[in-house]
Amino acid sequence: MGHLFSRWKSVCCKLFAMFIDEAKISLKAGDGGAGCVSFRREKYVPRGGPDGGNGGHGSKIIFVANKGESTLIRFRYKRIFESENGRPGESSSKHGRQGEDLILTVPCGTVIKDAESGDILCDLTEDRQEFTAVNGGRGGKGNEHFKSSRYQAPRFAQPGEPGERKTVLLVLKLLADVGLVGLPNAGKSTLISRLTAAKPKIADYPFTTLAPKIGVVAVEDDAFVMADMPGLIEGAHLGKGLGTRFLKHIERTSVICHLVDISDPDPEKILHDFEVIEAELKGYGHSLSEKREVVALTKIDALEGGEAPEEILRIFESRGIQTVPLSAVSGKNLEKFVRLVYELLREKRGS
Ligand SMILES: Nc1nc2c(ncn2[C@@H]2O[C@H](COP(=O)(O)OP(=O)(O)OP(=O)(O)O)[C@@H](O)[C@H]2O)c(=O)[nH]1
Ligand SMILES: [Mg+2]
Repeated sequence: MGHLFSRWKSVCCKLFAMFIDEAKISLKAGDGGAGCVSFRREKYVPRGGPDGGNGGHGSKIIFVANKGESTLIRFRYKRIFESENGRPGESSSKHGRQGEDLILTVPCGTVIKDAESGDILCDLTEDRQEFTAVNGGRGGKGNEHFKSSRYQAPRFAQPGEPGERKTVLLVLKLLADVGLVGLPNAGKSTLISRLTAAKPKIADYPFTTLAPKIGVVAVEDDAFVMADMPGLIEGAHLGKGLGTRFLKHIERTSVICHLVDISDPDPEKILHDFEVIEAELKGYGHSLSEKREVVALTKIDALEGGEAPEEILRIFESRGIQTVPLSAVSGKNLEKFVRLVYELLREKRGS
């Protein structure tokens, strides 16, 4: 038990070191520059008129989605971002320069939330999609602006307005068509490594995968994106294990593939394993449990004759659950599995 706990701890530490999919950052847009109070001074012009220029506007902070990025790691150490202030106005009617906008690039699939209210401000899904998170303050008017027939020599100017401040939470949700879920060691990473060019770490201990990995599965002359997830355990939706952090990635997938290891063909154990994960998907909510699902019964090469026992197939069949027995090691039924997933995706896409 103690051993498991220490493994948890080391897993969590490594997790934060490797994959940043949430970041809370403070933003402060540029202040507007102050307007200037000044009067023209020229030889032979004893009482020159007002010539104080306007202050420049403060700059904005803009998030831009960039398909070339895949983590929020750049926000790990730097958490406070400020954009440039507008320059103050000057004499001789010179207006202050506007501050330069600060562009922060984030991966596609980043949701920007107000950290205080939790409200979603923007969902950056498309490459180059933009969102202005905070606006700069307006520059103040110089005294020249206030000159009128009654006020020939205004001795005042407007100060610049302060730029907006906001604390935002960036949450990265992967954009994958299909998400692989299952208990630790179910064979998720092995399967994705067989079907795609992704090269995740594979090992016979739980929680080998600490961060989601995505790969592209080629099928006919089309393709779909598959995401390998860290293993889920009982209580994941309540914050146990690595599950919660990553269950949100599955929210956006169209199809869920639930992998159940049947190399130990004990029907009770298999059913229990299956139900643990189903309960987690249900417990998490966000309509995860209503998604289209394929159940892959894995590691059949380890069974006698390399086939799934009839008894086990019947258990799922009697519950109306679609299964594909397969082996990522021998390659059996992998094509069938891909085709089935693809069909479901096409149904979902309506094509
Ligand atoms: N015999 C057999 N072993 C498999 C098969 N697929 C995976 N394994 C083994 O099962 C173990 C776990 O495989 P992984 O692919 O790392 O499992 P995972 O579900 O990604 O595990 P986590 O990342 O910890 O959640 C490894 O030792 C694999 O070699 C299979 O089809 N047949
Ligand atoms: Mg894995």
